[in-house]
Amino acid sequence: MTTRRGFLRSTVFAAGALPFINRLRLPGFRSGSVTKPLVLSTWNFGMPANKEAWKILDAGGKALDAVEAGVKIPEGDPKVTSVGYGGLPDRDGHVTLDACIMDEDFNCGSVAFLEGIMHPISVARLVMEKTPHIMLAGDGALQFALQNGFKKENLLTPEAEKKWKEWTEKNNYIPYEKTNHDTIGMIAIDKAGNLSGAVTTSGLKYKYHGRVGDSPIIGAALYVNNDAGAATATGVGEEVIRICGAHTIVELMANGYSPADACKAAVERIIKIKKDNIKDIQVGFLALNKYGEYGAYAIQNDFEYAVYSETENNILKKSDYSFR
Ligand code: SD4
Repeated sequence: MTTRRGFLRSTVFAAGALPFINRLRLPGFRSGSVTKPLVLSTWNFGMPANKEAWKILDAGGKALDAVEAGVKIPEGDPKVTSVGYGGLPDRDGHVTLDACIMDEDFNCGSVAFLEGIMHPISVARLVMEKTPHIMLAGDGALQFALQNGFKKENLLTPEAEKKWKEWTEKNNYIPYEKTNHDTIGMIAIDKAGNLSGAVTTSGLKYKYHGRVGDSPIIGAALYVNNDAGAATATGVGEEVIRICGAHTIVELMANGYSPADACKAAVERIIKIKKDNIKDIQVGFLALNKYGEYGAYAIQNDFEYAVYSETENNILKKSDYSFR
């Protein structure tokens, strides 16, 4: 009987399509060992976040614990103006937070439009672990957090408030401004070979009050299928939601795409949809497969991501030859 894999193999060879193999890494062709543990995260604040996650991964801990601990670093850093404390507010001056988390067993939790909580990722994890639901939003999410011991805090720093006040004088909402993004999305594989991911953000600055982006939406900014891989997103959330970005990438990896090619294919879908309007939009995707292979792709060249494993602790830019 011809198995699907066998059929694909013979078809690929029969077509003489060797270059194709580079793009479609069929599971049966892989000979290398799994690279693990390993953690990846978006942007340069991914460096300190990865370092924190690495402590857990290196000690043999779970990827789920690592990604939660990792993304808490920018959440608590007032100098990071796009995540958690110190995040730039919406047009009405509210810092509103979106976050989600997903483990190797399709368990997931998220919070959207949450105010006043320093670590929304930990609330998202509690939604996953302590409720029959996946997503809590707004006041309900806040109430749930307070009932579970979280403290309400003012997350609007004087610096962020000053920038917002300056903005109100111009009142020119530019959603696709190139500096208008920087969510942390983190994905990791642990020593046991399990994948998990976490995403957290204060979202696009000066957005409409009540606007929710891609970051708390499972399948948009984050998806994990332990049999295939994990993917995460950063950038203009509306464009990521429109193509179910992270889920699309994981499905492509399940069908043999390398992580970088899967990210590129997702970016190409956005480019095709937005056509001439693409020049001011940034979306970056990051993916990791079950073998510990990773890659990324973005619309604009300013995207960068951080990788940490036993052998590397780097920032990779789109201009790097290897934008793996
Ligand atoms: C959002 N994706 O709310 C987020 C924005 C962001 O890097 O900062 N991405 O749409």
